[in-house]
Amino acid sequence: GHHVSSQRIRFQRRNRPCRYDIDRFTPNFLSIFESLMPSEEEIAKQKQLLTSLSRLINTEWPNSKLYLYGSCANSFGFSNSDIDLCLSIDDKEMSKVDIILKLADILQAGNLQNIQPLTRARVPIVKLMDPETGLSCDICVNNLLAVVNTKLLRDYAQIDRRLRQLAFIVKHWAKIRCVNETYQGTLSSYAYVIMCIHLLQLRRILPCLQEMEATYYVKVDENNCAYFDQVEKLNNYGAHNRDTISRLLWAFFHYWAYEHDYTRDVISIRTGRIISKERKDWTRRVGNDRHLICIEDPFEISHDLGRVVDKFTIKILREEFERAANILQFDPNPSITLFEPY
Ligand code: 3AT
Ligand code: MG
Repeated sequence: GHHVSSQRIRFQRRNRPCRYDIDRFTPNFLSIFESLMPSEEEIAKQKQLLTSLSRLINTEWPNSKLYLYGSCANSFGFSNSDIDLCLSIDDKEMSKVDIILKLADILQAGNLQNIQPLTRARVPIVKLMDPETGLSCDICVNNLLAVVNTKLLRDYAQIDRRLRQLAFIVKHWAKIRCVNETYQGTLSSYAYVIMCIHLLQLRRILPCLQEMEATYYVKVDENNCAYFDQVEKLNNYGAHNRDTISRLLWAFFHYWAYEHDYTRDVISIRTGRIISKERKDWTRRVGNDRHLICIEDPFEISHDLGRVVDKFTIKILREEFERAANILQFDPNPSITLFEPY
């Protein structure tokens, strides 16, 4: 039947070599990457907003600290993206919701605009707009694991420039093809960056920092977060591998279209390898976690970043991976066709 023949096609494509002329497209992909990068001016504005908000919040809560996290701090942020901030505060008296509501009052008094406390969201936040810089941001409370995973991603990006190039283009593709919406059952930007790190670890372009001797250590809730963070010592790590961004993009989509074993494998940047679903007990659906595509969080290891994906969206995702793989393999203008809107 249909199932058997599509399996066979997948099997045949597993070992398909990359087209010989792929490197022709490298300048095009690099110019797309550059067009998405935020300017120095924009980065300066983000810092300015962090400073002014920290000052405002510290007058009310002197022991609090405000952190930038997410795309504007992990080095995978596009120009004009929203700013994610995390308020770290040790207050045993107040619940998270109380803190969010009080924070909204503080911001109101500080003349910020469009202030919306979202206390019923899975991660409660306050949204706001700063009229001074024109920037919008979300502030969450005590989400320190996100601050730590932001640092891990930024540290990986320092080791080899191709990670940033690859992840920018994959995120850009995912946004245009509408497969970057967790509330619709596709993957977060964070998950896509982890998938890119995994690929570069398999190709020995990136090391596995969590398997190396730890030079950075924090404990967040019950999670021990430890890894080698002196990445300036590793900036030659991937030099033996000369793959261009075009070849890596081909490899990324080819891997997710034809090589990844969706029934058995979990990708794990924590270990730098593929581990089995069996070992993690992720072989069946538990509650809402279906484990149809398994991406282990580097620190919260019981957390599958693919858990939002359901039996409908897994099909959409795999079709999109196959479309992209085939465009990179055959299309005369892959740097255009890949980004045609869905
Ligand atoms: P965009 O440029 O905004 O698309 P982003 O890097 O800000 O990308 P997200 O909006 O997906 O990424 O998430 C913001 C940060 O929140 C990134 C990461 O530090 C944290 N985060 C997101 N999803 C998870 C998750 N499932 N588990 C742990 N941390 C997460
Ligand atoms: Mg974000």
